[in-house]
Amino acid sequence: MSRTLITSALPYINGIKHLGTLAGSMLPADVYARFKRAQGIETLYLCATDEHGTTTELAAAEAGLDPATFCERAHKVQHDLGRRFGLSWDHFGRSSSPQNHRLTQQFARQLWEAGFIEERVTQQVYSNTDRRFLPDRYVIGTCPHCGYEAARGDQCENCTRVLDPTDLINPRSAVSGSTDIEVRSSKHLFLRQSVFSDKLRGWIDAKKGQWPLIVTSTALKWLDEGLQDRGITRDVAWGVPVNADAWGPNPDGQRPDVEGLAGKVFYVWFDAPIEYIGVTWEWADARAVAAGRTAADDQDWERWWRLPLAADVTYSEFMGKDNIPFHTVGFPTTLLGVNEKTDGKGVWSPASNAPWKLVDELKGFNYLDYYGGKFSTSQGRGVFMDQALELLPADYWRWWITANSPETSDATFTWEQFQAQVNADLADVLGNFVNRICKFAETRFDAAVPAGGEWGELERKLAADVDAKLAELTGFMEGREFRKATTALRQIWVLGNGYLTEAAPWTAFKADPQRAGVAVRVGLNLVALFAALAEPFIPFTAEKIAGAVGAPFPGRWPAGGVGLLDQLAPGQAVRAPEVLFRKVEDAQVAEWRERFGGPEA
Ligand code: B3M
Ligand code: ZN
Repeated sequence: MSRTLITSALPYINGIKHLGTLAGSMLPADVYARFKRAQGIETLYLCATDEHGTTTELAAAEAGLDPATFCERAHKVQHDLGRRFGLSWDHFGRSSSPQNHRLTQQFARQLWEAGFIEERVTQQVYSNTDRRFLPDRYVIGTCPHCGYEAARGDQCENCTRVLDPTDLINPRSAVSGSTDIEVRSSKHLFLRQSVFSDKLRGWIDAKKGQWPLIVTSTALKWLDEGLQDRGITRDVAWGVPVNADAWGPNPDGQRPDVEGLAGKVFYVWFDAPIEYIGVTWEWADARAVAAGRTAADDQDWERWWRLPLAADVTYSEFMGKDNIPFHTVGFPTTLLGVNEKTDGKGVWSPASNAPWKLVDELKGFNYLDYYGGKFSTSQGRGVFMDQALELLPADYWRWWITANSPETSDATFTWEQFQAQVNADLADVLGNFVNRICKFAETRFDAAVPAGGEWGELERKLAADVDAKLAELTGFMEGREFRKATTALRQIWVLGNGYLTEAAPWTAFKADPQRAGVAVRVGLNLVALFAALAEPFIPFTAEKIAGAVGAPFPGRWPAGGVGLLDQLAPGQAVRAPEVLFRKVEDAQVAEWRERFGGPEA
């Protein structure tokens, strides 16, 4: 039996995430993880805060804290919010963990020793006012590609192109706003990505048709533009130290210039993906400690990552489109560089160590925005995770976001559409069904699943229809097409409602109680089925639904076929849950539009 490893892009530590971030990474990864577990597959879903980089230093400075203290606090906040959103992480780690420090330094050393890292003297932006180098987001200016005026030194948010701080037109310091900046030389390490171009292209080409188009086309666009070697160190204090004095010679027999590299740290995009492995190690260590050991054995976590131990693992990554280049080019280069060696003439051979797994399934998302514009922390525009939970329970958000997942194109959040959809799907279709049938069983059938009576034509047709839709739904889940999956699930709910309307146990009850009993039994079995199928999407409600009819929770994902609507034992107690979903009122929509910004904002 195969295993499934799932990671979602690691949220930056610098602030609470908005619904758009949730939509493109953590939530779909959670839906998938819950589905896989329900199928009985050994699943590991891991995530962590991405804690290094200039963004963190800037946010910590703004909060008046040192980066370490800032990260510790912010990690707790994000962890707590994730749990309250029902994100079923097996572990939520930290890219600043000792495990990630060790792995990052070890990978860099191996890449150096294999000849894939080079020292170069580079020109860096230096602020005379701030008396420091200004890497990455420390510089703001105009994007040379699209003209966006608030582009950051590492990447343009508008056109997603990766930038170098010296590319920016009209640069200014993000620390002080000062334009008194100059260019100075500084020694840095470069990962020779260009050596891997052909290898990466071959790998991506083989994924065409299997991965979403946006993923393969973004990766190929990068490769077509010519892969640049990438600076992987920075002149900042917060991060994984380079630690070059521990390195051996490279193939040319050179040792790194330790002095020129002293005090530097790795670039956040070098160490952050390595944290996918780091968090697996953190998870294993936490389990070992819980079991009374001091630390995990290497095998405990390497069995998810290194071949041949991990040969039965399918590894799935989830991320927004701006992260695709780093996961199709950056991180794979690191792993390939550790796994393989080259004679320099294009002939590759395996390195001596056990190879690390590359991603098998890469799911990339477009953006979810807010009334057609960006979510913005500074302008208080849009809804953030903490605010969302203040307004409504997590399942409302989970359902709407998944049903509008920006899978094939960008999607937009509006309060009006949110209200219409959650009211219709959750309150009218699902909530009503469960309450109606459970209440009726309570009052007319002694609060138990009725026994006796045979299925008729109506039940056989329902079972066939539900079975067919279930096959569709399962197919969408396997293919990680979550938006379509919610449509199929809604259609199953609608089938249930249609059945109850036709079978009408409430009218049949007087003349033919046995016939009514059959309909109620089938209706209650639908309730149990709905709980199992809804669990990946709306786990909190699914648990209440399962509890109403004594179904196991979390249940198994049904295989379909005979017995699908015959799971509950006659006589099983039934207890109607309290109202599952209250409707979102017009007055609330008006208030929230006012508070968070509407179309005019
Ligand atoms: N921290 C997420 C972002 O761009 C970034 C992902 C890292 S995944 C290794 O919002
Ligand atoms: Zn741009």
